[in-house]
Amino acid sequence: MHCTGVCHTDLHAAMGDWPVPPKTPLIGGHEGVGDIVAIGHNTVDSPVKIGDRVGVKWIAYSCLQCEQCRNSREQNCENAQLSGYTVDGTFQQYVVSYVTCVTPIPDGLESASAASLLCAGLTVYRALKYSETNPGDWVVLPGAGGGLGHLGASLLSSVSEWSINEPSAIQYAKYMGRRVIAIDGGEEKRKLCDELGADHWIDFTTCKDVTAEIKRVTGGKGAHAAVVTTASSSGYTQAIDYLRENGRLMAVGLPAKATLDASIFFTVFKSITIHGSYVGNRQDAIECINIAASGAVKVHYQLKPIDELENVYVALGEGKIAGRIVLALQ
Ligand code: 8ID
Ligand code: ZN
Repeated sequence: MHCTGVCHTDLHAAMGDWPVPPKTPLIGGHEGVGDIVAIGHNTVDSPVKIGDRVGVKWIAYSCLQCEQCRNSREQNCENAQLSGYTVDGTFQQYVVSYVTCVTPIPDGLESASAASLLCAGLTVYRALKYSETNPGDWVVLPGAGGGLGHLGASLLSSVSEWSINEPSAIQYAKYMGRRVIAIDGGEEKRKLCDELGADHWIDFTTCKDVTAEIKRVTGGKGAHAAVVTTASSSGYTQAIDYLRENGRLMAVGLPAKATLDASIFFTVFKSITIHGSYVGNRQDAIECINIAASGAVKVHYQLKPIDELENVYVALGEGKIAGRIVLALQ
């Protein structure tokens, strides 16, 4: 392994936050990039070979045979294995994974940038892809300064003109040019969101009325979609109020032991869609990586040694990390 990103999911796993428990003992991590050094003797038809640089993502394995896989929803595969949750993950120098599920990394993309695309990038890319928004629409990103959120802001604000010569690029092009309302806390995250091209910034730690502010910015009508990537439930609470009619709430952040407290009346009356968005399939991963390799997405990361992991967990828990921390493994 060259390096691995640290996702807030790894902290949830370490804390035992979720109703579906991880295996124990557990080596966490699911945003790893490395070179293939060995392939099992009995492996047939491997799509990758020794020496290839590949990524290990959250979905370590999907069977491609079950009903969900046949419908391309590998995330919900009934035989899925999850890196750093049901199988050991990427916080180690050598990791065992599955030849059919690793993600090839294009030459032009450095490993430390590719790392956080394997979960954070892939997840927000898929959530935006299914947000049913059009160019010019308003998208609210609570958690915009974090690992997932900052890549969402970067994807949406991208205005670079790059050649469109493959389907994935065309799909991504549809998502360019949304107007972004970034919500997070503190000066460092404000600066990052500003650099990434967010149209408007709201600091949830100081803003007295987030809904009123979003309504004001959107000409009284509310936003078309919200992609909520906060690790606390507070990022969800006002979404039904600040979305306009037919708005979409893309639920991504996975706070511990939280319920979605939404007005049923306004969910129905405003024809709101609540969409649970869970990572993505191998095609989403490839699309997201290719888009980044084209230069259209900026990954903001800080490289640290692996023995910093515990300090990184503390900082993540306190909401103090802008963008992503990537740990060097060599
Ligand atoms: O497939 C999925 N759905 C998926 C994939 C990967 C990660 C879901 N996740 C989940 C993680 O498990 C975690 O619960 O998404 C959440 C965010 O992961 P992350 O981006 O890795 O976490 P982060 O870097 O800590 O970013 C969270 C941001 O939310 C802000 C924090 O300041 C931080 O920048 N935030 C919080 I906490 N409360 C907020 C609020 N009320 C808020 N921002 C705005 N409003
Ligand atoms: Zn993750």
